[in-house]
Amino acid sequence: MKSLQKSGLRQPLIDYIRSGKPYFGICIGMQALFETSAESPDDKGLGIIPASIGHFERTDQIASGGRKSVPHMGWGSIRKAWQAKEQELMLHDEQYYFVHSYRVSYNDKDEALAPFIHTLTRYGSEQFVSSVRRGNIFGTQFHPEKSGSAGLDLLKRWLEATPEALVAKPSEQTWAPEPYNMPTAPTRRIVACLDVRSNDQGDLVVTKGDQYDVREAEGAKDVRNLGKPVELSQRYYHEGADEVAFLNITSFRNSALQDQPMLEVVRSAAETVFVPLTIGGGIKDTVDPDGTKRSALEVASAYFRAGADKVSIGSEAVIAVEEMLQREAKGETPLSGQTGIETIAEGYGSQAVVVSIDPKRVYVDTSKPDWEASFPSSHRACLIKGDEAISATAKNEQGKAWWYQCTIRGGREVRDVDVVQLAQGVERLGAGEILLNSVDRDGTGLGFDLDLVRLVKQAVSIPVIASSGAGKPSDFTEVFEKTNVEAALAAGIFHRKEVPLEAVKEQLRNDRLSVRTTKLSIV
Ligand code: 1PR
Repeated sequence: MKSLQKSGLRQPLIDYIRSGKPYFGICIGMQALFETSAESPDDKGLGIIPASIGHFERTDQIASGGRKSVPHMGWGSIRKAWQAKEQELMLHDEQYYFVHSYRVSYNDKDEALAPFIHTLTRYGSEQFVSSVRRGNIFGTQFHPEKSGSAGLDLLKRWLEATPEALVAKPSEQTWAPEPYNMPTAPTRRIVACLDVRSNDQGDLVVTKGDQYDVREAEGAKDVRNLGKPVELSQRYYHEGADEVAFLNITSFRNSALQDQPMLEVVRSAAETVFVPLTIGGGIKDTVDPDGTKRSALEVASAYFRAGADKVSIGSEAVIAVEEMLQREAKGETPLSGQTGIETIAEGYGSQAVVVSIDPKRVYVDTSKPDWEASFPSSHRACLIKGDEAISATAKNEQGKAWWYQCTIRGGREVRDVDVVQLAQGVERLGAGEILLNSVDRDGTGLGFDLDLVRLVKQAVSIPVIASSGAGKPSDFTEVFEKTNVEAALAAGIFHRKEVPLEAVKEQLRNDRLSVRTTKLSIV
């Protein structure tokens, strides 16, 4: 709204909508129709719909017992608010991709808002407006362009509808009855991850390491080549991946920002892959070969313009949290407002900033009786005792104890900050999601490190993606049931076709965990 106001477009847009011509707003395009928003209280909305936008409550629980994470991120169901014929034109009973922290809360006393409500969705104990429709106005809180075939169908219906249908005045309609069993949380997301780097011949390939070592053990020790990034992302989209992540695991240091090979990968993938795309690796302040300085925000902007939905920050997040803790220890203001996490979250919203963490287990010497008393208090929140561990390998961990130390530069350099300090620190800086890897479990197929995942999940109130170690479909059930994470990621088992994505979803469905139902895409 600030930007529309500045460029003199606010009033023309209001005039356009008031003239009765079709309007379709997506996410903030829907929120702009309202009067004000807690996201930016000093900026007026378009004021077409007489209601205001607030922030999701963080305090309530979802049905599975976990704390409700904000942003609300994932595939949610909708229910129609009204029973009326023409209302059926736009939305079908499918799951759509949501990603937002602010919402239009539904309140059955609000008679001015009710005629605009097209559908409602539930998150925890809150019901919010997931789409609006009245006359020429249509708006969705979710992203049809990222909702696979369900979203593409919706866009197609809108584009092919007759002008009369698009501006239809509501006829007789009755409020739809409250449904039973409306899901209280989005479905569990399955993320396919592609680690991308250039091989020794200079080709961009998808690779996969064992504990971050991506070279073959034998022969010339080439970089493992598991396929081409764009082709593989298309395959995973068609197989039902709920998201695709590309991690640029070595920075292409000699390219100017605009010539980054990963930008082309994202651009091509975004043309045919209609689920959220995350891009990580090298999202930081950089300098082009000609000396031009590029801020992390500029680098991220280039990826967003190319089609990325989220950027993932690794090494720089560790540095940012270390510096924040140092400032705090000196009694200074902890947040500088200058870090990549802060500037990107300010510009694009928290939901667009993922932090990728690469922790390693550090075992503690438990042979002395007073080992616990001498364990550093700064890392106490991160200490796991083997006797209480829940990981599949826990039986071998009796009597042991360990904590999780963060690393940078792809696991090459360990830092003093622990995984709890890092997770809580990046949440304070404004990150909207955590991608939690494990250097120890990566590529092992031993299952997720459940102790690590549970530790981090309990430490933050933003969504967490569990990563590293998936070996079989039941590993996904286990990580969802025992840690309550929102999403789980795998790489090796999908690349090597050992476990098809659909087998993972089938297993989750059989284990009564909700997953997105996919059908073949229409494009
Ligand atoms: O530090 O901001 O430039 O980001 C670099 C990014 O590259 C980070 O997200 C970091 O995790 C990633 N990265 C760096 N080196 C490697 C490597 O493998 N040598 N890959 C690397 C991280 C971990 C996951 C992997 C899961 C699942 N790979 O991405 O996909 O462990 O694997 P599995 O299912 O096969 O077990 P920056």
